[in-house]
Amino acid sequence: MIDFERVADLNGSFVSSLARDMEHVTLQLDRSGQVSADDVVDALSRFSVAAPSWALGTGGTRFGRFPIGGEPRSTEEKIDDVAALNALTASNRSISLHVPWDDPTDPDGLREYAADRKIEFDAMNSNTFQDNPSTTGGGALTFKFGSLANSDPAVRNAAIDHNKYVIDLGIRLGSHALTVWLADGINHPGQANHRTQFERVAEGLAEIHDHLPDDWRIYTEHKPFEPAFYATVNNDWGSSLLLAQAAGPKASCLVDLGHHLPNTNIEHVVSRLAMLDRLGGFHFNDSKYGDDDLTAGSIQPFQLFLIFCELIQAGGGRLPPLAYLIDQSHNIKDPLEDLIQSTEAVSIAYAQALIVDWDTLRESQDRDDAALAQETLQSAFRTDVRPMVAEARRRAGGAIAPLWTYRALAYRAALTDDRGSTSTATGL
Ligand code: PSV
Ligand code: MN
Repeated sequence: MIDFERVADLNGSFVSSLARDMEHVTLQLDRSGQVSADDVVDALSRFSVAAPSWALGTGGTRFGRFPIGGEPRSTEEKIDDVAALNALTASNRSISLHVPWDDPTDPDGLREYAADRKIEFDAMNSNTFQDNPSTTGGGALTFKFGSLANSDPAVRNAAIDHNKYVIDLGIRLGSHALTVWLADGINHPGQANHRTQFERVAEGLAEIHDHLPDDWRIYTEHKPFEPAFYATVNNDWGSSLLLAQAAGPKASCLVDLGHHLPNTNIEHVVSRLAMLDRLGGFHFNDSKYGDDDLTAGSIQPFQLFLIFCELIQAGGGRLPPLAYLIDQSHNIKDPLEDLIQSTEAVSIAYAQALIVDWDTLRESQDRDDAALAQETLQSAFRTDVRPMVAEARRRAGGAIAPLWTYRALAYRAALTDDRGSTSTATGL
């Protein structure tokens, strides 16, 4: 566990410089006459982005995996890591489980364990992209040729049953949503019929949807390719929207930032889905080429900012209550360091969007003044909002400089002593 007193001690060396930086940004925002620095800090204090249980160990590629020490050996230890992360960032108050990578035998006990550490359960994720004895009848069935779209009705039923199982588990954990990402698709032209596959998935999702309690949501997550390399059933936001509409009123679309063909205008996608009230949430990460799972905001920070601008407009000046999650694979970094950096990047983009001069932007749009519109957005994007992000953390008892504090606390070394150097976390 990370000791709050130690964090406060380590904050000591940053307190006076942060106060000066806050003074500067407060004056800057006062001059613009829009939102105050205090209001931004307040909004940031309420913001939380969920950590993925499947990415607390070292990720890998199909060419290899280079584990670091102290990887969590159980769901409890993953919760410990998220609690440690949250002690530093004060912005990761929940964990998202991926079943059966995490398949707790005592969900009530696990809920209590998490609550003791002030961690809640965010959206549940079902895994029907691998054969797991618990989901494929002890090996009698296989998801090799798909799950909800499979040609064999028994396999389709097993996939539906697994999703229902994940919902039931989530209810006991206190979660309120299920995210369905499917690997279903076609590797070779002619292998299966596009329309038949789509209809089977739509039918399966509707049945899963009808198993949801009233206060639950289901999210359809699209991805253009991989593991199916010719045609994926839920390949883009249009298909995702059609599937959500077919599933029912509690269904909406989840946008994973890495799941778009190169140069897709993701903020545009976000705007369309929000307009139709079918935007469910996000898997934050960044990408240069495909589903790279890189640190959020590390490649295209301006895009991340524009996405938050869409969200704030959709929420009438506030961030809408969607599912905000990180979904990354940390191949060479310490996963906790990468999560600290991603959380910071997401908070920065949110803060930048909060300080946009929306009146000037709207007026310049009405006058077709493209130069002023661009100037207005870039002025927010180029403002150094980091002091407000750090101040929000400080006020919540987190670290002013989380990465530095994490290293100063030697948390990874302590984990390695405790859990050993060869432990392997389930997940990516
Ligand atoms: C698929 O690439 C994905 O983005 C989905 O969200 C999965 O649940 C996650 O990665 C982990 O494999
Ligand atoms: Mn994802």
